[in-house]
Amino acid sequence: MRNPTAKTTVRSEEYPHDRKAYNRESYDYDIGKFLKKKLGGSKEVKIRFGITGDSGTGKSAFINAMRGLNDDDDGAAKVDVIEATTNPTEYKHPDNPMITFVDLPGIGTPNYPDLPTYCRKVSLENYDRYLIFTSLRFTKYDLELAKKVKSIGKSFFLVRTKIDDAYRAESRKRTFNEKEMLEKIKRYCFENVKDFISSEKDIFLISNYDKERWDFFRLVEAIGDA
Ligand SMILES: Nc1nc2c(ncn2[C@@H]2O[C@H](COP(=O)(O)OP(=O)(O)OP(=O)(O)O)[C@@H](O)[C@H]2O)c(=O)[nH]1
Ligand SMILES: [Mg+2]
Repeated sequence: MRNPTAKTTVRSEEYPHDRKAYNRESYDYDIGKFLKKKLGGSKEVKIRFGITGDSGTGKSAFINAMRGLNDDDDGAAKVDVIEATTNPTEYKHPDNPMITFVDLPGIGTPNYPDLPTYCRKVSLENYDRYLIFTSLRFTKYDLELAKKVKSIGKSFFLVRTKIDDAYRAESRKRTFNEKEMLEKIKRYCFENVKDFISSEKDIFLISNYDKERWDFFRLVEAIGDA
């Protein structure tokens, strides 16, 4: 486990919205508990991450990857080539039971065609932190979700999945340069969310099926530090 004291200063700079979010009367948390957790590494505060984004971006596959499960293992979140998650489902972090992930259905399908419907059906405002998942292209739903999360005074990480696919496709080009490709994707993501996040560090480029590469571990660490 990491040293909580060493991380405190950096973390409060990285997530300036946290204090505001946890100080809202409408939530179960109070500022005392929040600071205690930040400063002392107490495990008293439970953090629920809302895992959200367009349908098919790899939200459920990420939860399985985090929990060390294959997509077809018993107890794994349902992953499919068609719309898969139909109801919010909660999963515990494998190393820290105080952190849970709520696997949400994807937005942008006939079942969840717009943000108001989505917010109502999945109780989008009820989570403490968010991971917004995006894959090939940044969409209007990604933007709406980012705006919504910011408007309720909470923070999110933007997770760009399927980097393995991008790598495979792009490496067919004679001019392929992996570093440049990654920088291009990150810049593109940042340009789209720069008004809603504090730093490019809150953007993660991952593959759920190649955890050793790219930003998967950095994301796991950032979640653990939350
Ligand atoms: N290549 C690759 N495929 C992925 C990755 N993550 C997910 N997939 C595939 O993308 C498809 C959708 O994955 P899901 O995890 O079901 O996506 P989801 O966002 O949970 O989808 P909904 O529940 O419908 O919202 C599946 O075929 C997965 O195997 C990834 O990082 N790389
Ligand atoms: Mg799903």
